[in-house]
Amino acid sequence: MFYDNLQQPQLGKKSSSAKPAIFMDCGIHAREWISPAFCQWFVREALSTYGTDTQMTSLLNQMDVFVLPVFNIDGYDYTHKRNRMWRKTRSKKSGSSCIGADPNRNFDAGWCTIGASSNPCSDTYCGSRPESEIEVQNVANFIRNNKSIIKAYITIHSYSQLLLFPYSYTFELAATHSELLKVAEGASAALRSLYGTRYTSGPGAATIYPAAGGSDDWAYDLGVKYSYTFELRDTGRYGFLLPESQIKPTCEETMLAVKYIADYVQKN
Ligand code: ING
Ligand code: ZN
Repeated sequence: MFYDNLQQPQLGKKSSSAKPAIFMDCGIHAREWISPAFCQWFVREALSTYGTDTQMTSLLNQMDVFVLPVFNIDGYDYTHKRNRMWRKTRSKKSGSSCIGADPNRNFDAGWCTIGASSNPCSDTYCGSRPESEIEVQNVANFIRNNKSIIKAYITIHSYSQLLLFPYSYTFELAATHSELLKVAEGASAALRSLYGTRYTSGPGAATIYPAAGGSDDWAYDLGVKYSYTFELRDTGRYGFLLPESQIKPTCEETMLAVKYIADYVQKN
């Protein structure tokens, strides 16, 4: 009936001491199907290029990558069986006939102060309290418990072709804004080098819209220095219904951006 999101593959060369790590999740929002596709692609690519690709080999020798391929499994399942455009979780709320909360409004980062709704029927419902959604609580616990080793947090959404970083819950700039921007611009350039796909980089509030309770803001405020939200293809022609023919090129180009960020984090 309900699925849990407690398992995630840990990629990296075995080591006797704890290695620094990157945490990446896909499928926070149910209808953004290109996102789980990318996490799967990433795992396959990591395993099949380790030992031949110098960047991947050095990354996995020195760091671990935790990949949560589907954050919101119940929602994702629902988009396959009932409603292709579902976004939220599938939790029940007593006193309301509406289902689910927006997991990317449910983190404890300026929770429900801006760009989120307290109406359980809204697509951006922030939930009854921070981490009310079990999926959010699980991921927040995992990151808190591994706080000392997690150096970067990457979360994959669609669509709009953006590379976002904190903050979304305020228009104030992050303490390390210039470094976050520099890395985002390098990653966007790497992405664009393959098929010419143009991305815009910037803080969430000013680049897409202000929205509190997002995972990247929460991870950053916890102390994860490199925290990024990708909004993959396209810019709206197909939107969430990205055609199958674009899955592979989207994954290939996104891989270059993620590897750019990982490489930077590994060296800094
Ligand atoms: N966009 C994100 C959303 O949750 C976002 C944008 C990023 C908001 C980071 C807050 C923090 O609305 C999509 N497409 O889901
Ligand atoms: Zn999303």
